Amino acid sequence: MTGSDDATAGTTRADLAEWVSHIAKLTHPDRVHWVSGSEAERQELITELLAAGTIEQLNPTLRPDSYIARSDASDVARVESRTFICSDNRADAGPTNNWADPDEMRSTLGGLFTESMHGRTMYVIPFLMGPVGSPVTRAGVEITDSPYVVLSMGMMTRSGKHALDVIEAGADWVKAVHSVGAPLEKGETDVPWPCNSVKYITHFPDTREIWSFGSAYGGNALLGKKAFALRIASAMARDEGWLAEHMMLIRVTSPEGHVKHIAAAFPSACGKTNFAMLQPTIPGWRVETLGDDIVWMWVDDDGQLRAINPETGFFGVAPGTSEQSNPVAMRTLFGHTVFTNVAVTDDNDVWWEGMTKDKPAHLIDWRGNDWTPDSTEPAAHPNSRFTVSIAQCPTTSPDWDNPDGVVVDAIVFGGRRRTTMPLVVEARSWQHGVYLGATMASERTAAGEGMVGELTRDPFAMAPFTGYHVGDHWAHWLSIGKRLEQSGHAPHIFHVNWFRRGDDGRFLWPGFGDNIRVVDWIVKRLGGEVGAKPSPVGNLPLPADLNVHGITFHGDDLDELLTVDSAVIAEDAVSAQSVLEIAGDRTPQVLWDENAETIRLCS
Ligand code: GTP
Ligand code: SPV
Ligand code: MN
Repeated sequence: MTGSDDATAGTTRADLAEWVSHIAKLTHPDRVHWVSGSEAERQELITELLAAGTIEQLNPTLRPDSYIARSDASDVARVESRTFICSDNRADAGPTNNWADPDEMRSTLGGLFTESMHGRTMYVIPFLMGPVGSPVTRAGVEITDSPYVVLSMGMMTRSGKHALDVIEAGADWVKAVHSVGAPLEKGETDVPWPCNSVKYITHFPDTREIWSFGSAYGGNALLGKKAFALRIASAMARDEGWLAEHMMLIRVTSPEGHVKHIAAAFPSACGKTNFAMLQPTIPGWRVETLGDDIVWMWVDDDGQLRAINPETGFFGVAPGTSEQSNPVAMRTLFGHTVFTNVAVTDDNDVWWEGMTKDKPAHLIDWRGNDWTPDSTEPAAHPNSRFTVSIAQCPTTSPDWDNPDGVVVDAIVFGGRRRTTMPLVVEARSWQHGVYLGATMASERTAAGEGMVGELTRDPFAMAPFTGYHVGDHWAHWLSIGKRLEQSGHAPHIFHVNWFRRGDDGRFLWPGFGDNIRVVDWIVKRLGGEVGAKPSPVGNLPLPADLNVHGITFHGDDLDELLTVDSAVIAEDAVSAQSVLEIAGDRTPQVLWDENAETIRLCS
């Protein structure tokens, strides 16, 4: 391998060398490898992963330099029940996180990590979250015994030598330790996807540390993503006065040439990646992709809200992605992509539910078994994903790597709700917008554990990701809003719902590229070009102002999308009190006031 193969020789920075050597002593790997990020190193990782059977090469003519990984059937999504916030003070983790005593957790982890890397290589990955030079960019080092994680982190973050240079120049760095928890004894043969039935995804916000054991899947293992860029970073952001949020980020240009930036928070598998790659169905509109999952935002010297995407890649949901729904994603995935838990066709290419209208007559499913359309199980796992660099996306904005970020004009919240919430509303104020974010609800998806379809409150789409007390998160949003309002630069806040359904289960709204019609209305509202109809949940579009030219609606579907039923909203507002209640005395009073106002407006 290229790069240094010694625990301490990889860096000139003493505290980093010391920590790496400490972890090596604890976990006893066969060797230590400092990740350089070179192309030669990437090729060696791929060779190793192919030999281990973790990945298989797809048809190089159809999809060059692309691979399929099949995970262990028990390791397919984030495990919220095994995710812990180990704050010194129990109350700081709040009611929405699993808390564990930091000392007890350290002792548990000490046991689990002892000798846990036996027979494996311990990789040291220096990485940056954010473009070099941005005021919110932060560094980290992930230690892992999974070459699949190294390959993925190479796409998802700025990792290797350049990141190490920043750390060696003096940057603070977050410590992140990951082990699949599957030590190999002498002569023992490995499995393609090593993992452990015991899983711990743990965060120590006070010391900015992450320890993850037992899983190699997604956010459990790619620690720059949810663990650092949301759970640890949200705690940093609270302390330092900025925001780390589960959001996508786009630049939209209207046919008249007006440029706006929109940040949108939807829960997992609720449409961020698709929104980020939107192909407008209204002629003249343009959408550029800046980020699809995580946004870091700060108030600049002029009092404007600026945003960057700390990541460099997409770990996107495969099912539902097609030439019709998301042609930009399909083009992004042309090659140099790692697919995990999708199905494989007879010509050795990928397939998943929703990719084509007709199902192939034969596939190898995500478990590696033969599959035909008669099978009762899906061919691709519902949380199967692609990992690919943002540089491959044809709509990526030239400013995606700009350390100054972009100025956010509109913030959008949204959930997956078959009833209740209309297609779009505009909040009455920042404070009302924070209320909409705090009380937002969505039907569960396969991205986490739990009953798919069950309606849950997911404040700011951050329920699994805020690294501190949820009530303090709301207060933090209110205080950021105060600063933005003082300068007259507070973005407008909206709530959307692409997922309203009819009695027969059909979606009332065509979604995807047609979501530009909602963007069109949002931008017109920002410019004061259109009026709105007040409702208990916020300002609704006047039907004539929503451009639905060219869409054929079933019966009254459009009406239903644009009206709210006061009785239903009142009932929902009463049910939303449960989420305000769980945050107890840390719920800002103004959110109770907004709840009371919503109910009052319903009568
Ligand atoms: P995470 O990566 O888990 O955070 O998910 P995400 O929020 O990026 O969701 P994504 O865009 O990957 O969409 C998840 C699923 O919702 C996919 O199956 C999409 O096809 C589907 N979806 C996205 N946008 C729309 C839409 O506008 N309408 C409908 N009906 N489905 C959508
Ligand atoms: C999500 O679940 O919101 C994801 C996938 O974006 S993961 O990185 O696994 O968290
Ligand atoms: Mn996500």
